[in-house]
Amino acid sequence: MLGVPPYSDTADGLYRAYLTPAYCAAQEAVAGWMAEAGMAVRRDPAANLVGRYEGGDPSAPILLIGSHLDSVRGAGRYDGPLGIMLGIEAVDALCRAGRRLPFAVEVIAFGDEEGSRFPAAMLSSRAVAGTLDRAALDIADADGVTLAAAGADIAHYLEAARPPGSVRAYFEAHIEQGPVLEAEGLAVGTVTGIAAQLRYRVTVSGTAGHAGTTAMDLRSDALAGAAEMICAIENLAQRDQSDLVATVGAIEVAPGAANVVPGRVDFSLDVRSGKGSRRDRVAAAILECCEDIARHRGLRLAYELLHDLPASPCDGRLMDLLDESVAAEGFPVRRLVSGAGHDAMIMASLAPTAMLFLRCAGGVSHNPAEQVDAADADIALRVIMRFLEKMADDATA
Ligand code: HGY
Ligand code: MN
Ligand code: MN
Repeated sequence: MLGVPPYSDTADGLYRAYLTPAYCAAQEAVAGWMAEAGMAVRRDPAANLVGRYEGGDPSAPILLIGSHLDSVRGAGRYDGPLGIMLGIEAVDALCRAGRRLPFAVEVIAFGDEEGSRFPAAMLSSRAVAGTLDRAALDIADADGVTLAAAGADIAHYLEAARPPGSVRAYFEAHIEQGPVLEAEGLAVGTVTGIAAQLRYRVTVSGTAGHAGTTAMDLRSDALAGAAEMICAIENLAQRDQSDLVATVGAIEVAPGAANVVPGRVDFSLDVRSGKGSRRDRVAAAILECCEDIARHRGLRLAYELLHDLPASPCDGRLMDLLDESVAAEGFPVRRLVSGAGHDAMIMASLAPTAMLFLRCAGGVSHNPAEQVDAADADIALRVIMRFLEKMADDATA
């Protein structure tokens, strides 16, 4: 139900950006479901929604279960909300059974994971992990709306930070966003870690001119240069023949008219690999190649690093508990790495992390065709319930 207005900012395809009306409407709906599941609900200073289900010892470090409510443009319905809903369902099952774990469980719906509105990503989980600088909040979206004007409480934002030691573990269930589980006929898998990411904004500057009167040999066409760079980026990533992936996913052309030679292009560059050193080596080669192309074409190149997320391994003990939970439900154990980024990679600096992947139809994600079977979600919920009990056993052992 969260896939359409008022929970989407666009009527033709899902887009729910941090702090927009659709985001606030979705928060309200999820808050209602959290309350129905027996949780005390609040909005934290970073505009994350948090539901708390009390445990036997209110002062014991909590288990945090989360994922994100924001989406990319043209999103599917499962990337983010699935993990939140499974957390709520798990608490609902505990509550209906009258079961209290030795520690409180909090379900958190993070606000800005995708970075699809502001030039930053995972702002709200970085606030919770306590790894965010005040300066990172001085940002504005493409329409010039600052984070503060969008409704974020900048003065108190960093107070969303959880004290070290207050979170015993962070758990996130997520659609796999890849083809591995489906190819192997498996409903769920245990994530071993998340690939390292680099994200840049690249700016190519040339000279705008009249499309009818600027001779071909007198042009400094920023878009033609950017096009050559984008093909070179694809080529360099392909040639690495590894898990390395590089993507140009957004591009803006100025002035952006059919009868004007493009004077400026801004494009995004996203580079990932399970190995940080490989990611850095290829990113450096890409930027050098872009410099060469710019030089040959008489263009200027500038780039800004928007984020640098190291590879993030999941916790060994928690992976074992998840594997045991999958096996106890009668399913084969499968471990796999995540190429996609998740709030878990930020939360890893605060607490041990665990992630459970659910089978993704056709491996398709960041696309309206994204699909998870209800039967797989049921299996995931059963696995999560076992996992919670194993964590409870661990806590009392
Ligand atoms: O970009 C990512 O990997 C994620 O979907 N946020
Ligand atoms: Mn996601
Ligand atoms: Mn995503």
